[in-house]
Amino acid sequence: MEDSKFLRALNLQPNSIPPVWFMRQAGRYLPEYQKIRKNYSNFLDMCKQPKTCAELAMQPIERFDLDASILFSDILTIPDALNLGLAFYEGEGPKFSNPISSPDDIKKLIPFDINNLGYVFKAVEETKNLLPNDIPLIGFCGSPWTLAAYSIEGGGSKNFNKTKKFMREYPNELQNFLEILSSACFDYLKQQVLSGVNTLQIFDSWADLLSDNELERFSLKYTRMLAELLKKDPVTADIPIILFEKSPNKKVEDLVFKEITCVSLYWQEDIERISKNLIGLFAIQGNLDPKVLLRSDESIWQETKRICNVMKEYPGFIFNLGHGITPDIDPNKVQVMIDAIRQ
Ligand code: 1CP
Repeated sequence: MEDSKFLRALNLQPNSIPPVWFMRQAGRYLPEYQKIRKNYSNFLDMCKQPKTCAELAMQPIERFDLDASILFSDILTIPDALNLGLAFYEGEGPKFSNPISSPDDIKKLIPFDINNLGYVFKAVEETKNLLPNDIPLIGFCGSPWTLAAYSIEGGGSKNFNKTKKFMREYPNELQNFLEILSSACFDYLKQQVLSGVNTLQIFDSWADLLSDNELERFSLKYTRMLAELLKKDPVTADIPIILFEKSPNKKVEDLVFKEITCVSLYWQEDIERISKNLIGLFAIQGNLDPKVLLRSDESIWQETKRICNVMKEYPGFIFNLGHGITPDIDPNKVQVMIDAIRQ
């Protein structure tokens, strides 16, 4: 692992060529993924097959020779383990058959038990068996807030109106739920580390639903609680933590905190300004707009080079997309981006 460019960057050490991996690197844009995916009608059933997860995590590593691998799973495994009844059917997003519709549903929740997620920890072990020694494995979870939003809404949504209504009517009960989720996330990430992951990423994908005050009260408070628990436990204390906040109503410089190692920038964030303010303090991951990968090779090359040039002198830069890659992107375009980074 000493030769990992990715871990060097997380330690704020310089790299002549930045390490690269990207969010949702294993997924629907890859024909080799589609080939396996079509054997399962419910995506979650595929996530419950550890050997298949390991094979899927390896696909982008083999195709693009990336510098880090991410566990193949989903953030919604925790609400599933709380018996909210998750399924992902063809062409639809996630759906919960028992969402959190009232404060009573929070009171009636079964205690979180990591033994219900044994398939995830087996997937970590299987993936570690396949990965080359110098390629770290990233484990992850959703932020407590993002998991609460899906659990209350009952699935994906454009504006999460049910969740916002719940937040206004029952703020204290929501906070109880966020505490349950923070503790579940901690147990879950700790067990991922015990199973072999080298780094952790927390996805606060729905931070943009919240105003500045709400972000502090319902999201950051619990993400910090989770990070503090991780830093206090001897098993996880030395594991780097990457935080992804999707377009928060707050400057990134004002939301980072000392327990995290790296901030993963959404594509709308100004990497040049932020890098000037965070240099020497945090590693930065980001942040090419995934939609750039739908443009000409020349345009991909230019935008990729622009980011690399801005970050050339930044110790602790990891090239990534500014959000997950989408299914409409041609893998050959990803190769253009990688060639631009490495040339
Ligand atoms: O039908 C399919 O093939 C399922 C597509 C898919 C995949 C490949 C889903 C459903 N999840 C995943 C894997 C996944 N999800 C990974 C591991 C793979 C990798 O990165 O290589 C990771 C890290 C996630 C994380 C995840 N899931 C996030 C956070 C990142 C982000 O994009 O903001 C979120 C919000 C989810 C929820 C989710 N899972 C799947 C979908 C389609 C969604 C989004 C639903 C929505 O629209 O709200």
